[in-house]
Amino acid sequence: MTTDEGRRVGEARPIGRRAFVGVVALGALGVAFGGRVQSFLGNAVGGGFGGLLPFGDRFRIYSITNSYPAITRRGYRLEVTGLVERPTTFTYHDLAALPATTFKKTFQCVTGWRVPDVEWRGVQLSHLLDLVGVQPGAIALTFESYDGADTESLTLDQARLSDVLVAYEMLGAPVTREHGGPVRLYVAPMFGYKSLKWLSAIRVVDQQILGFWEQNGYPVNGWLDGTTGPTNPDPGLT
Ligand SMILES: Nc1nc2c(c(=O)[nH]1)N[C@H]1C(S)=C(S)[C@@H](COP(=O)(O)O)O[C@H]1N2
Ligand SMILES: [Mo]
Repeated sequence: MTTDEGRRVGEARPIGRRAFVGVVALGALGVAFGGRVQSFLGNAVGGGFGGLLPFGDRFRIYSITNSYPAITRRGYRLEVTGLVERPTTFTYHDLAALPATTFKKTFQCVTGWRVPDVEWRGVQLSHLLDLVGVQPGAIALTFESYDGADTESLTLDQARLSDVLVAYEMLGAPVTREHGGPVRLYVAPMFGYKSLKWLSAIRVVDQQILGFWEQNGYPVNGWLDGTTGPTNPDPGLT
């Protein structure tokens, strides 16, 4: 698997032929692997093959809009709405004042590159959900980005896992603009595309709505082991 989202998508203009070609290429990826996409990814990437790929242990910066939203900490807002008892808008300060969770984990993109021992810090998504109060009938979440383009989804059960963070630190420092700062999602047990950058809104909903990458052929459940659940439910939370 040599697809490089940086080339196919990151360099695409928002509207135009290159953007269209990028999306078609991603779609073809899903079709090509068909029903075996999850096990293929599990074996090839989760099983260590990723280490043989010539990418090195470094992040590639992705943006499907070919730009990085500029959001200050002071101007940042996270809206949590939908099927909740108390719709809430969190400022950066609000998030930073909540109990923090820190852990290290290997970051893996489905295209093969990975970065070991990345330190993350933020608020557990489950904590935010408890604060706003999830209503009966809710089964999933949708996530929106300040880029106005990327979207993601998780089931409520997935969102409540202890290693799913609304993150404001990454690599031991504030999340940079390029990496989705001031606040991004980090879904530790899943491939990188689930970790939506420049997080602007979370909506609690009664059906799972496919996100951008899933609409373009990536597995809806992006578990790193390519199967049905986390390989390691305890990532060493601190
Ligand atoms: N808003 C937004 N979030 C995103 C993406 C993107 O293009 N836009 N790319 C995803 C993918 S495919 C990966 S692998 C990771 C990469 O994170 P990085 O850009 O910080 O390296 O971000 C994910 N989150
Ligand atoms: Mo990715």
